[in-house]
Amino acid sequence: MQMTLRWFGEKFDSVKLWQIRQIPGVTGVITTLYDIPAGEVWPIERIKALQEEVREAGLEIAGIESVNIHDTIKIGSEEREKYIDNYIETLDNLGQCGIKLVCYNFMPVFDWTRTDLAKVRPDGATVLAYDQKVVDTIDPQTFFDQTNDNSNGFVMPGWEPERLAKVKELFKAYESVDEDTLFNNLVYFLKRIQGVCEKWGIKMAIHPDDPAWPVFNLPRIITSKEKILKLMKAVDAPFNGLTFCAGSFGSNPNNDLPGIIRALPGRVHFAHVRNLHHFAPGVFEEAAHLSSDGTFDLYEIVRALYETGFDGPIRPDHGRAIWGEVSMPGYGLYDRALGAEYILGLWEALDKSEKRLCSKEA
Ligand SMILES: [Mn+2]
Repeated sequence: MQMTLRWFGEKFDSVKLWQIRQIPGVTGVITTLYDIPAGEVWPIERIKALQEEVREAGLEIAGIESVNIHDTIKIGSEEREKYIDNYIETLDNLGQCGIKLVCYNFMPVFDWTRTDLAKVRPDGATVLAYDQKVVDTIDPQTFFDQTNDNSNGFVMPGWEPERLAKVKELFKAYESVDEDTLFNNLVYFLKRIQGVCEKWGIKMAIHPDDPAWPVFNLPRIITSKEKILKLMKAVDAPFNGLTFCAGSFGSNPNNDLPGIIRALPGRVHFAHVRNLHHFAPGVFEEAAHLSSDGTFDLYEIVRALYETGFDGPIRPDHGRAIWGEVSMPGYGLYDRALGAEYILGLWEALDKSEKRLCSKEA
């Protein structure tokens, strides 16, 4: 296991690499070339420069989140071939630089969705929150505009203005795409990139849909244990794996989080560990990482990772805004640093208990 923090790059992130370096036990960042639009090739010089910048700060790039998938690939239109070729070239460039983990998602139009980016909690901290009733009464364009207006001036991942300025056109393009079509387009994409992934040992880690049900009547296909197992079987090779995201799968309280991890030994390549507080079906807010602050048992989640031999990067996920920090919503330094230390503490306790047990048995 390697503890990491997501970092959007010097130009886009309020958090600095030197600050990340000072979080005990964090040795890597999960990063991206945030300014390159989905579908374009990542030039190898840009990847190398980013790698150098991170290395100079005493850290390493533990993985990419994300190389985004162009809409034509999700829709399955003819132009997808060009964009898949571009994706393969990007993977080839990443492979040449020794970067071997790529997180991506296959959600149509919208990436993760929240209805409040700064819900105030009793202690004064603010968090991202979701209420299905709000989504049910708003049109997608208004929803997009509101989300962008409330992001403290930061561009949020998956909410790139140039793409989403055309929300109506995008919805039209997805009209004929149902769940089966979207799934088949994902399988097609994975089979096309399998060669370059296997050439470099690159692990593709799909991020589950957030929240884990259809939003604005758009299909969603990575929402439960059954659905991710279906994808693992459809392209049954180790490069095809999962980003286990506690908050995304856990948005649906019927999902058994440790059960999902245990069903996928060797196929969980990356983990986002965090907590949510559920109020009612379809109504939740994000919480501190600590088990007692939310609905999830973080000990059981980390134990499932530990016991299945998970050896990829973990990162704390969305944090609360605390101590007066202003950042991209969910991506401040302070609460994510607390989250990292908590997860590392759970891991150390599990590891030492295990070793003590083994030495007693010996
Ligand atoms: Mn996540």
